[in-house]
This record gives sequence, structure tokens and C-alpha cells, in this order.
Amino acid sequence: MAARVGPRTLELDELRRFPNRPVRVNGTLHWDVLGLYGNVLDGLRSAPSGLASVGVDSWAVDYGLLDGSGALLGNPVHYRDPRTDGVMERIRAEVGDDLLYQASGLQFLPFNTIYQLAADDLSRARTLLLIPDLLAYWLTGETGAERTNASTTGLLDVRTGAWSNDLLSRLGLPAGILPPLRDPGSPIGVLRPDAAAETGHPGLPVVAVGSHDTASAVAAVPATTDRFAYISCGTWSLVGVELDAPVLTEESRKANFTNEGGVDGTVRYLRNVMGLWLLQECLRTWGDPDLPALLAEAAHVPGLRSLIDAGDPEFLPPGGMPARIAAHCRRRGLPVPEGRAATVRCVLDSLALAHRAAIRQAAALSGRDVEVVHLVGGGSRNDLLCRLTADASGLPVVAGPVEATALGNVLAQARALGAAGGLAESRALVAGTQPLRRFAPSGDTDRWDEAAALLASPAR
Ligand code: LFR
Repeated sequence: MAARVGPRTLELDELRRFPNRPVRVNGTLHWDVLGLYGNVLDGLRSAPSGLASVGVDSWAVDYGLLDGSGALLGNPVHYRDPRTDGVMERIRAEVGDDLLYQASGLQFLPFNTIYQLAADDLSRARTLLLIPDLLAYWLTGETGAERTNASTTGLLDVRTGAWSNDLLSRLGLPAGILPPLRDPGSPIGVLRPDAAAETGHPGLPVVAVGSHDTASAVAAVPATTDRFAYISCGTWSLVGVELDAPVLTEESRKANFTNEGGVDGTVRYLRNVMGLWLLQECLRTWGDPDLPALLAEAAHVPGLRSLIDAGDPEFLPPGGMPARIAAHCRRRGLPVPEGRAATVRCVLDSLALAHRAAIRQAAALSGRDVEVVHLVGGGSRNDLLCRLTADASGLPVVAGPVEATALGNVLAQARALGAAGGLAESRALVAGTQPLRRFAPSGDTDRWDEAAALLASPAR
């Protein structure tokens, strides 16, 4: 994305869009990270000259390992790979939930970097770089760990903002592989000669941004009050509130809420909900049918019949999603969705229910009042999901911007260049320039209360 940012201007121009397809090799699910980097170079090559800077963000938790010469040791492994099966459980038993949560403030997800490292061979590793830091390293030759993304590893001390030596030594992990931390807005370097020659942008500065995509997305939420919840909705739904300080209570730990680092030292207090991954995987199984037509059909299917728990880790791995959804409903004694439209409706109803639960719990556990829900990211295009989320939560949903992550990324750069203000000013700029849509709740929350109770009942 190329962007133009000014006092009353915020424009994005899509330069290149490419699929990010994982590849299974010898039984292990990898990211094609060289392919991604090649596409980054192609995108930069098609950018206009005179760029002020560039920033990199991506999904969290995954990493590449470098050897002593700076070469990549093997392709990064996908967080959905089963190599971490049982690892989190083992470490939780060894170290203890309370200690892990007090140290990192992180929700327990089986793929957090800390558990991946425990399943990895680190014998030849000298440096660990999270995915955006790896791409920035290839662009500049500089290594480092951007803080918002480092906060998803499980190895960053949530109180001090430094790597947790205590956790590292308890787990026997080599502290030396973790590079120095850097904050969004700090300079990383300039394009190294080979990257400059490939792209035609000699001397282009690379600036650290909220390199965790969700941190950038939350920074671009067009909120005009602090009484808001957000849903960064794409492959995942990341649902929560923004706070000044972490919540590390036992209730918070048991509710599996996370305290990830945001731009400007804020805390992204949220929970991962399985997200549109459920739908994407259904579409993949069905051979990619026309989505708008399917959504239009799903809007006419009677709602709240077939339901799944959209937090269940059984939905994490790829493959056979419609069958897994059907089996989940059957196991819970709920009607099995008949056909594609009914399956889609089941997914969207279930996501809306999970959104509602996470919003309510985030508000209750943090003491933050919530008056409006901002749904940003690709999911904000899905009218049915926005409407169902408003109905389920009983709150107005403001949908958009679709490209919140890219906007948060460029706003962090613009701020570093003195071309944009702080978080509040950036959000006002987003609110004043980007198309947003408002979904009012229907007021019929009883049906959703019943559905939530049905899904929660252990008898099912
Ligand atoms: C969203 C996201 C989530 C993170 C998951 C795995 O793209 O970054 O925030 O939990 O992907 O990295």
C-alpha cells in the first residue's frame, strides 16, 4: 500500500495484493517467506518515487531463526502446525499458569512463540526475528524486535516492557537469540544496496510501526470517545478494549484475556476469537464459490439454530472445516447445518455470539464502559456479520475502515516524520476521511441471551 498523509488527508493506494499460501513440506506447515519477501520487493518497485519511508507489519507470534552469519535457518513454521500439540499443557504444568500470566499477561494460546520455541531446535540459532522484523532485516540489514509484536511471544515482561529473563531461564531458552527491542516510530535503517537496486528506492528509510497487524489496526480504530470496544476482524477476530495498564487478575487469566502491547504504550486487552478463518476454510473446501451470493442466501436462513463455540481450539488447524462444524453441532446436540448457506449462517451467528461474549467480558474485567463497537478490517465488508454483531451485543457497530492495519501502519510512520499527530489525532483523521457504516442493534437481545445460554450449557 502506498499512502498520502496530511493534516486532512489520509489516502491509500493499493500497489500489490498477493495470496499468502502456507505450504506443507515433509509433514510440516511452513510460510513461504521468500515468496512473501519477493512480493514485498515487487510492491516497492511499483511504488512512486519520492517515498518518505516504509513500514512492515504482519501477523504475530511466528519467527525465523538466523545462524551466526545472518542466514535464515529453514523456512518459518506456521503457527497452525501441530508441532506445538501438548507443549503448552506441559509448560503450564511445569511453570504454572499464575507465574506465566503475571510475567507476560498473555492469553494461553497453543501457538504463542514461547511454546513454539519449546518445540523447536535452537542449537544453530543465533538470532530470532519475528516475521515483520525478518522482512525489515532483509530490507535494511538491521536486526531488532518491535515491541507490539514482541508482546505476543509470551517472553516479554508485561510490567517492565523488557524481555523476561526469569521466563527465559525457567524454560532453558537462550536469552542471547532475542534481539534488542524497538518501539513503533523508531528508525530501523535504510534500504541496503541490493534491496535499493531491486526496487529503485535508494536510501529509503524503514521505520518501525506497530508491526503486529492487530496493533496497527487498533491504532486506526476511528473512535471518538474512550468508551469503545474494537473487533479487528479478518482471519481472526481480536475483540477487546484499549487500556493504560494491564489487567492481571485471576478472573482475567481464567477468562483467557490477553494484555498485548499497543502503539504508544497502550494495552490491547483482548481475546482471540476464531474469526473468518472458519468461513475461509469452508470456502476452500467447497472450491471457492461466489461469496456475495452465499452471504445473501445465508441472510435468509433462520438464525441461531446451529451454533458452535468459536473459541474451540479444535477449529485451529486447516482442512475439512464444514465436516468439523457439523460434528461439533452434533456433539452438542444442536441441529447440524444442512447445506452451504446454513453452514455460513452457523459460522456468522457463532462469531457474533463470541464477539458479544468477549466485548462483555472485556468491559466487566477491565471496568471500562463500552458504548460503541468498532469493527475494522476485511470483516467490516460483511454486512451480515456486522448486523448480527450489533444485534448480539445490543450495541451500535461502526464498520470500517477495511484497511485499518495499513492505515495504522502509515500513521505511525507519518507521526515519526512529523506529518501526523498522536493516537487521538490519528483516530480523528481516520474518522474524518474513511467511509464508515453504522449498524444499530435490533433490540431483540432475548434471542441472543437464550442462544448464549444454550451454547454454554454443559449438558450439550
Ligand atoms: C491476526 C493475528 C492475531 C494473532 C494471530 C496469529 O492476524 O496477528 O493478532 O493472534 O494473527 O499471529
